[in-house]
Amino acid sequence: MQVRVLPALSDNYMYLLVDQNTKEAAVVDPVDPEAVLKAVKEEGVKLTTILTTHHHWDHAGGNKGLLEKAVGLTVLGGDSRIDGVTRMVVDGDVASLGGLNIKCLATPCHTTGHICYYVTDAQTDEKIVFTGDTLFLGGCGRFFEGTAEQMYTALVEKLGALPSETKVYCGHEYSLQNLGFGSHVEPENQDIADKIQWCRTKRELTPAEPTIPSSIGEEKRINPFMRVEEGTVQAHTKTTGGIETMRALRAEKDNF
Ligand code: GBP
Ligand code: ZN
Repeated sequence: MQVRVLPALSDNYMYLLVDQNTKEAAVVDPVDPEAVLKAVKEEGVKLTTILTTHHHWDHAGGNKGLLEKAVGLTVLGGDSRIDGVTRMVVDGDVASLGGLNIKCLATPCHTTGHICYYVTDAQTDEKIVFTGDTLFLGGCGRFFEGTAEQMYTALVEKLGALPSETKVYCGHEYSLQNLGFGSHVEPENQDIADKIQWCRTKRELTPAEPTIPSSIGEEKRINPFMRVEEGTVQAHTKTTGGIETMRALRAEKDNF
């Protein structure tokens, strides 16, 4: 499988996912249809599918426009507020793109209908996950429509259970802001300090390069929201237990 990162708006990411064997393609959160169609043309692929992570306009706002220009698309989404959905999905639902397997992981909290898409290629053993505004590099989405319990389930129990080599493709370029908060939470965490330096070199290039993807294994080392069971993180928030620590961390990050 192949993933092309398509920057959009000020800090959003859309992704073009391609099965190289069949040349079939899916696009994740196509807020800018023109940019998607340009990439589809350049890659010489056949766009068949839209994967929508959640209903916020900066993710789902391009579905209608893309459907007008590319007829016959299958549009997956987990929320009735998402424009153009042709297949409503729930946790555990499975779809395919050529030989690629796509598993829907419901991760309610940022929004109630948020879905992450876990994609595996049995031929190459590659594994990736599109995490929208649930899991960012070094951070997580605001709890607009959910609770600390739900984000704990999403990050620790669901996404945290994926193989550590799974590559993580998230919805926004927030890496340096998130890692800045992470190093405030864990000043002694050398993995966070190293990742800040690596992200800076990427973002200082002209043009700036995405810091995406990370991996599930890396997130467990650098993301305080995936580290809520760690003593260092609980010492910072002065809480015990993963869920109380999740609640305290999110409250602190909201005003950081
Ligand atoms: C930053 O730049 O790092 N703190 C952000 C500022 C996702 S976009 C912007 C922000 O709050 N972004 C949202 C978020 O969850 N950030 C994680 C964080 O702050 O730690 N959005 O565009 C946001 O979801 C939106 C759209 C929100 C429609 C509500 C509606 Br309704
Ligand atoms: Zn959002």
